[in-house]
Amino acid sequence: MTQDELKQAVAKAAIEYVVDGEIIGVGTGSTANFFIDELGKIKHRIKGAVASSEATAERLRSHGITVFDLNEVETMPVYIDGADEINGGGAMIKGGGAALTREKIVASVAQKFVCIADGSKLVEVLGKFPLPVEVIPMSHAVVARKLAALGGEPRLRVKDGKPVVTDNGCYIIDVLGLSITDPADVEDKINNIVGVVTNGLFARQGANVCLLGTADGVKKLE
Ligand code: ABF
Repeated sequence: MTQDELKQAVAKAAIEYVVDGEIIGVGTGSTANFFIDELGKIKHRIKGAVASSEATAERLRSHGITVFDLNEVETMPVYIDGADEINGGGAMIKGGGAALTREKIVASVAQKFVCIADGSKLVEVLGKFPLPVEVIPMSHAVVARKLAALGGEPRLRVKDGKPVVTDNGCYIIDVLGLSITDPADVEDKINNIVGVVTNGLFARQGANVCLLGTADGVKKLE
């Protein structure tokens, strides 16, 4: 099976977690996109969705799914999203797609986080995937120095010679060379640096369920 087929399989399996008549939180990325396509097929069963990025909102609307502003929504039963890495305890690195802050905000309103990922995302120790940190543009140099002091190798994310700008008008620093044995502690430490908006560690509130696409079928970790 190709990686896309594995992603498609978990996206299909995640439909089981959609609660009829409710609003669902939807993540960003290629796995989330497969999920949105599945959600489109059962859109009559849900009230609508909250999107974690402009790209996701656009794709949801293209399927005729109503997109709610998070400020109109007090709670939702489930948030479904991909990850760049996940460990056996449900802690994740996210933000490869630069949507980490909105993903973390929408996830914080949901009662359950269902992570959908192909099997290659499961790791023992987080950190091989560079950890994304969203920062206020004027602070990127000072934040980078502080991230280096924590033992990482910070790199400002650049595309076509210019810093990548998030949906929130901020920059992303990717931190290489970390071996994250205590994800909640690292999440807290980085969030405490002035100038950081959010970091891509989802450990304080990780995944409650992970659907992993493998050659032997979809495996569920809870
Ligand atoms: C989002 O999409 C991110 O937080 C993560 O960076 C990425 C996973 O990408 P994909 O599903 O394309 O592998 O969930």
